[in-house]
Amino acid sequence: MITNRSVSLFSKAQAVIPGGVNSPVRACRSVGCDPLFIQKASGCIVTDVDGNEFIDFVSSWGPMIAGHAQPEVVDAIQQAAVNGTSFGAPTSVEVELAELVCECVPSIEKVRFVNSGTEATMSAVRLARGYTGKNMVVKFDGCYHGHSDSFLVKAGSGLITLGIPGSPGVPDDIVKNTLSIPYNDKEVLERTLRDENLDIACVIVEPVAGNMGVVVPDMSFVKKLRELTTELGIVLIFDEVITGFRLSLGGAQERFGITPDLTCLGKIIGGGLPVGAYGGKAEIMDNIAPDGPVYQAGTLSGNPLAMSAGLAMLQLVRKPDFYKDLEQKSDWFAAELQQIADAAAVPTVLNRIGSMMTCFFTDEPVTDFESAMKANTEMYGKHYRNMLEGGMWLAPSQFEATFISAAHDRIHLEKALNMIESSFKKLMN
Ligand code: KE4
Repeated sequence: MITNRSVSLFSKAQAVIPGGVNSPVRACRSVGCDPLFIQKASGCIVTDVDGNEFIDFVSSWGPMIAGHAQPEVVDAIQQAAVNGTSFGAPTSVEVELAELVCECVPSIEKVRFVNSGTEATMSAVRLARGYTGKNMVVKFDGCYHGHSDSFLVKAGSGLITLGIPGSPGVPDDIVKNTLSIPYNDKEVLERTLRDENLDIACVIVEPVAGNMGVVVPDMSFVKKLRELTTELGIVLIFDEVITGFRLSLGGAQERFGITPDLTCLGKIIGGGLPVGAYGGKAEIMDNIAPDGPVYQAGTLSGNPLAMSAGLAMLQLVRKPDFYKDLEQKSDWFAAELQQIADAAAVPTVLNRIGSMMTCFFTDEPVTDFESAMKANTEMYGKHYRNMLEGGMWLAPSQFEATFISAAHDRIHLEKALNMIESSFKKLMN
């Protein structure tokens, strides 16, 4: 595969951008190769700057559920752009998108748009603290909620982990109010939330974890989480930045029938442009400035191009049978992949829900951070490189999700399955 232009670009990039990338995972450090630079994408195909084409299973980390460069989304952005790109004033399109989000996610009575998932979760936690007058945030080992200080806590072991900064630059004073406990563990959850020494403002959770690889929680865990937070007056925040409009029109909360107090969104609702959102009960949201005292602001929040892209994207996913077709396609793909994995000698565990999945290179169930960390990342790196050589674009980390989009046709998926089978054989030689 010719990669001269990527090599040259990466060299230039490293001179002026830390690691040559604007987000660490893109540096491909964990899969033992240098990043390829993308020129364009359409449907489920991405094309790098050297003209190499790949079937894309990263989907820009989730937003591209309908496929890349969908005409309706591109047209919406182009039409918005000719009228100007930012006004710093309210526009009609942000009201339209807000109304649509509230219609699709009934637990969201009011929503505030921001510019990233990080901003959404950071703001939701500040709101929960302001609304309850309490400080402690409970999160779960292996769940990622963006890079704001409160969340950069070293993931726990099997015990409650008092906030240990997960990154230099995050003061102990910040993370001492963040507890990270094991995902899917009802006993530790109950013990923590009932601990009277802890003034817990909120629990924030990925209702399906996508950032330790895909881990689908036991429903008993999710139900217990909702019961306890209701009983104890703790704000329950669903971080649906990945699962929102991915698992269904109403996200994981619709699929599970569990209603959070606040929901964080991102990715799909921006149609590929920078958008995040947090929303929920009006009683809580009315505490946000200018109605209430909890401050949050943003120059480009509700940007007309991003709102237009998001509106066009949501109108695509609202089409009849969009999720039904995506579910059927994903069911078939996962079943075929499981057969290949069972036939191969390579130990793998496939975790999947809807069109998001992770094939862990391990021989035991992956139900939380601790079990996810047992995966063979070296083997994943070899698999990644095999698939890249074979024209498949996977997430450059064992601990991310693979996404199927509406743009993946049977022929693309069959090619991918053949390449997976070939890669598994190579891994065992
Ligand atoms: P952003 O700030 O990256 O838009 O969103 C942060 C975030 C919040 N919550 C969840 C559940 C998320 O998955 C994310 C970001 N996801 C990662 C990939 N899993 C973004 C990719 C990257 O960091 O480059």
